[in-house]
Amino acid sequence: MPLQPLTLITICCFSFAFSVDVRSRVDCSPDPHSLNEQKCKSRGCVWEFPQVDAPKETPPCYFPSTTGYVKTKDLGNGVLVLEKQNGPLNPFGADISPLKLKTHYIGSTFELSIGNDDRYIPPLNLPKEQPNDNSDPLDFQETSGTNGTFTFQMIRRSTGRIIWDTSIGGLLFADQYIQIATLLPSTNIFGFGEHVHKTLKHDMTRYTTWPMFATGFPPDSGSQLSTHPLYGVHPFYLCIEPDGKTHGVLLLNSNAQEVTLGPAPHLVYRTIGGQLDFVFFAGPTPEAAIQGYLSYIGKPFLPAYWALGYQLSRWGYQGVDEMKTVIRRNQAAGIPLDVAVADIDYMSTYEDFTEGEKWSTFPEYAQELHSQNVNLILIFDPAIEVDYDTFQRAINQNVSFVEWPRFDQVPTKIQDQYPLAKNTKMMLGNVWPERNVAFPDFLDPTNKTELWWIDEFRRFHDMLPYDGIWIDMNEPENFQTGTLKGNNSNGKTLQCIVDGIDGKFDNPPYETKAVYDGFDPFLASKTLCLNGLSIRGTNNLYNTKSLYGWSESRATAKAHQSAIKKRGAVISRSTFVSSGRYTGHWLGDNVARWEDLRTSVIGVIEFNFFGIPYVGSDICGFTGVTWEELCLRWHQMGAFHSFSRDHNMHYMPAQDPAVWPSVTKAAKIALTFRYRYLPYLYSLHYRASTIGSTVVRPLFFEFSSDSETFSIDRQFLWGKALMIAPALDPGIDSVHAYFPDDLWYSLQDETYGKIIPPGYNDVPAKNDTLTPVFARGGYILPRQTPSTTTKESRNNPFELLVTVGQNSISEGELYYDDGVTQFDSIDQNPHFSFNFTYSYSRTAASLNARWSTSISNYTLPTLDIIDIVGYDYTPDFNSFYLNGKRININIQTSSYSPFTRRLFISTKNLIDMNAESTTLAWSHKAV
Ligand code: MIG
Repeated sequence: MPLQPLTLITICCFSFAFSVDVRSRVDCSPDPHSLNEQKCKSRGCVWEFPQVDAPKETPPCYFPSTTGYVKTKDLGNGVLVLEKQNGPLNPFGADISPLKLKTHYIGSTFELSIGNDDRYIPPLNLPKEQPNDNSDPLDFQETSGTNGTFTFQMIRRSTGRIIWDTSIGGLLFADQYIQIATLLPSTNIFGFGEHVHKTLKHDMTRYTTWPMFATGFPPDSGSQLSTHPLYGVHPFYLCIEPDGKTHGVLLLNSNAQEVTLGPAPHLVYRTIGGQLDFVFFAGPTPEAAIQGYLSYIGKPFLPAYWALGYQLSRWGYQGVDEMKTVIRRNQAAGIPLDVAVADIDYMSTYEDFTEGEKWSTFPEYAQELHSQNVNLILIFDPAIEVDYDTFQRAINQNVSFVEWPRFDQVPTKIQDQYPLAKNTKMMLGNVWPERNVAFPDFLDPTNKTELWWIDEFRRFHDMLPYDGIWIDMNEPENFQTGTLKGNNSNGKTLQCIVDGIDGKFDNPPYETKAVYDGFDPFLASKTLCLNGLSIRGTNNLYNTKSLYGWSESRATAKAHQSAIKKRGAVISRSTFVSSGRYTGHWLGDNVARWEDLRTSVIGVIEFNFFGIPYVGSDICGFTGVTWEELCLRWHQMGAFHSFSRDHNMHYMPAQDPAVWPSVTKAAKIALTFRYRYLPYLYSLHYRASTIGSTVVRPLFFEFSSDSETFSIDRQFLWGKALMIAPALDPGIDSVHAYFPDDLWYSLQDETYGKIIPPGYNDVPAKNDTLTPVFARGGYILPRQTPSTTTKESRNNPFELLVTVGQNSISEGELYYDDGVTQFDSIDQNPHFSFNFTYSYSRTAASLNARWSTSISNYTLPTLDIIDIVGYDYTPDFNSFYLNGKRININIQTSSYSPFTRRLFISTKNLIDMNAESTTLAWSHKAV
């Protein structure tokens, strides 16, 4: 590391010599207005303009490492008292002193908080369970930094690896500016959201600041680097340590916040409210780190089985007839299709819980869809126009809405137009409805708001029987927000106060890069004013805005339950830590562009880290006019995302797969594969819901000792056993894909069962064949013969794909239930849980299917097909025994080829899946 020359400087009243590596600076002028030497020095900071070869965005003004607090007391029980004594002052407010630092273990999960008793903490009610694996814990170690400042380290006990080290200095804690910095053990950093990340692994060669604040800003994959915060907030990262062990860290806070990743490698965390609540997850594998994280924040909901089917959506249907036409043509083309989605078009003037004129036959159409085994998902926005019956009922029920702190702040000119809102402090805004709207306060602790919301869904469901709920605009987004400077307004209908003491929340001393990157002129741009009250008047959006979508999701999951009375799915645009308990997510308003296809691979992986595995992108692209090749490739890839939905912006030409014959063909192939493997995908979701695992995961999750995998972000895995290497570029017919050291079998028709050698390989990725998909040796994947709806597929025979591994045993599991019954506890829900084991010797092979649990109330189809790849023996088809009894294998439909090494056993009603344990055994001999 190139060290800067030793510098002698004077800070305030004392002088000392020090040197700070140009690669490990903690920015002292994160606010752009202070970028000059004089201002820098007046903050007690160091001004040292970076040389040309310094890392990109090296801050010229930085905090000396003496910046911080001093430990003055140890109160025992993991509580330390920190006081501000000397060193540079907080540039954005008076540092609060004393502070308490508290530490606490939950198994190997380690909580560390810095704050005091009256700081705001997001009301999330996390389960905070300990991880399954507590074998490799982390230790907290006090250290003493420069000039006696208090610093600490987090250390992995087993290896002595320091994973956090705050000796870099920089702890500051004012009411509206809190900062901490730490060195990191490696440059293998993943996560933080929600943003567009062009690479999965963060670029740690430069300084990059990622703000986190829920906004309606669409993802911009077109630029080199877009750090703008998007819809959700997930201050969580994973770090692979140099020896491959992995930990995760949650920086839990719901204020506007940001993290700067720097080349030391280090990170600087800043938030403008709340306190520091850090949680360390010890791993030691990536999957174990996520498992620890999800045990702490809560595990994801299990979507209905049908919600894993393909979904067709668009914004801009002219009426129910157009929707019918589009759905019908895709069914006629044989596209597997489970869900029809209606966007805001179905509403009357965009008001929730209403039906537009051209949609009067929607209820009958919903019935018709149901008779075709197709489900209906509808969109709902949170904001309610303040002049119709839904709002009237809210008023009658004393529902809480976001409101102004004081009556004198209410723009009465607007308020007075509405008899129902007149004389209230409601903060009115403008979104899709023609007239003003109010925003329900879903954090209302009295439940009145939630009960009203649930009731509205129930009433509407009685009219129009929908099966799933899509919630949008819940950052919350508002179209017309400006600022009120003195008496000067900028013509917007909602004007936030930015002057004086009342402007404290809408014009904070430090606004974060969410504002400074130049797209949004102030924090409340496109949203409600941050002084708006929430939690029934007891708190404000400054603290809780990023929880708006989270709280709406929680209420909506309950509404779903109570209105529909079956499982389904809720999809939300805005999410926060632990949203996955209630909702899935789509990646928002992407653009029909190759870059957006590529970044959606990364986005979906990241949301799996965040505990929201039911996630996908708008297939073919939302904004912009898509085209045949892109739409085709997007379907080939999107068929492998749990939430698999084609969605399109209004006024854009149709882009459903029936539009182009080539897309029809490719989508059919990809989706038919998906439908065949749905029992496997559903079982992965079950694992995620019960154990807290990922469904889609990057290669390094399974191969963390192979550093080549760290930067692979154009491929992904389904669980442990399936790898997808989609085509993501124009004009190609092969993909250059990486195969970690293991056995990988092609599942593409032309090369089915062929082993792909480890390392990089060019694999065919044609327009009219299956996406490159590979199965890993040593596993058993449950399948079911596919139909074009999941309902019909579920009546078809089961199948197993067995991949022979490096030893003689292959294993797999299947979770299966009726797919729709609601449950309080997943384990009490009637279901089957199977374990499959295949093993072989030189003379014989056997396959065992056994329940671990079965409390089911219905009958499963039989298992008719066992498809074994990597099979090196000549089977004797006359030697099959089922539970010790000779049986006949249908040799017409079964086959073995020594060239493809594939044994295909196919016999009608071969194995009764309702039996507790079944063993199929047969003889074979060396080829
Ligand atoms: O201001 O409901 O991201 O999926 O089609 C746009 C209309 C509102 C944004 C969503 C998009 C949806 C659209 N909505």
